[in-house]
Amino acid sequence: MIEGYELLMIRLPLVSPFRTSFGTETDKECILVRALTSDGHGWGECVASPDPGYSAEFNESAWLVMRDHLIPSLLRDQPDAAGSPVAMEWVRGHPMAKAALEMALLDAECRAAGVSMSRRLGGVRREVEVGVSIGIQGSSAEMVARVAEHLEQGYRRIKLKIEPGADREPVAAVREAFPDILLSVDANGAYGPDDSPLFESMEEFGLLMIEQPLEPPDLLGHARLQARLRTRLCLDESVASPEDAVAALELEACRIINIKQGRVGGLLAGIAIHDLCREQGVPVWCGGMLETGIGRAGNLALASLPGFTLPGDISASARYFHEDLTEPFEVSAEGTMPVPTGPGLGVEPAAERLAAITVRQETIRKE
Ligand code: NPQ
Ligand code: MG
Repeated sequence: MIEGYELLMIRLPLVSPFRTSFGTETDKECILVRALTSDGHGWGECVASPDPGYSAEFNESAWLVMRDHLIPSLLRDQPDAAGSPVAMEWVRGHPMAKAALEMALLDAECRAAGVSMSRRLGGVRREVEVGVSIGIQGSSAEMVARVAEHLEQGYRRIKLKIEPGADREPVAAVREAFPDILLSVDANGAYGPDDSPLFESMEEFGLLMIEQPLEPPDLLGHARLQARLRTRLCLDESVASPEDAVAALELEACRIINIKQGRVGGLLAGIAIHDLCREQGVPVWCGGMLETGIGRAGNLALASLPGFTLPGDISASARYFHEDLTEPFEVSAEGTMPVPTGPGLGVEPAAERLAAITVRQETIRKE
C-alpha cells in the first residue's frame, strides 16, 4: 500500500556554471520524492529546474501538481508502479512530476523484491558508454580546452551546447583540434526556419548529430531541415511522449531520439519509446538533466536496455558536484560507467548529507 509521499526541495552547488541557449545554472535545485509504502520506501528525482526555460515545467509547478493532484490520485487509486501512469493520466502534461512519482514506486517495488532497476526495466548491459555535454564557453579556445579535459577523462562522445553567435566557430575549432572524435551539438531549440544555411555549412564537421535545432513544437520545421541535411537530427524537447516519437519518426523529423525519462513522463514511457525506435532501427541514447546520484542511477538503469546504442549524457558526479548526494559515480578510462546492481536504484542518499542540502520538506499522507 502507498501510505504517503515525502517531497524535498534540495539545492546542490555546481562545480562550475552550466550555460545553454536558455540560460545559465549555478546550482542544481530540484525536488526529490520518497514514496512511503507498507513494503518500504523508494526514491525518485524530478528533473524540473527552478525556471521554465528548458520546458514548461519548473520546480514550483511540479511541487504543486504532485502535492495537490498527482499524489492524492495515487493515494486514492493505490496502483502498482506499472499502473501509476494510468492513475495520473487525467492530469494533462506535467511529465517530469509524473516521472518522479513513478520512479519512486518502481524503486520501492524493486527494493522490496530485491531486484535491480536495470533488471526490472529489461536492461542487458552491466556498464554503459558515456559522453559529456559541455556548456557554451566565453571563447573557442576555452571550448577546446574543456573538450581536451573531458577526452582525457575517457568520455566517448562530446556534445557542445550552441546558440546563435556561438555555433560554427567553436565547433570548427573543436573539430580541427580533434578530427576523429564522436562530436555532436545541442541548440535547445534556439534556431528558426531561416537557419538552414548555417546547419548546411556545418555538414563539413561530420557531426554525429544536431540535437533540437528548432523550437519544441516545430516537428514540420525539423522534417524540412532533415530533408536538406546528411547530418542526422536528434530530437530532445520535441518528444514529450511515446505518441510524439511516433509522429516525429513518421514525419522524418529526426533520425535519432534522446530519451530522458523525466521529459517523456517516466521510465516506462521511456521504454515504450526505446521499443518503438528499436523496431524501426532508430538509435536512441539517454539524455541527462544534471541529475544527482538518484536520478543518475535511474538513467544508468534505462541506458542498460539494448537499443541505447549511442553514448548517453551520463557523466561522473564530479563533472557537476563537489559532493554528490549518493556515493559518487565515476567514469572509467574507457569511457564507461557501471550500472548499479543493488536492489532498486541501488543507491541511497546519506541522511546527514540530505538534511544539509534540503531547503524545504512536506509529507503528504493517506487519511
Ligand atoms: C539537454 N542536458 O540535453 C540538457 C539540457 C539541460 C546535459 O545538456 C538544470 C536542469 C540545468 C536541467 C542544463 C544536458 C540544465 C538542465 C541543461 C537541462 O538539453
Ligand atoms: Mg538536449
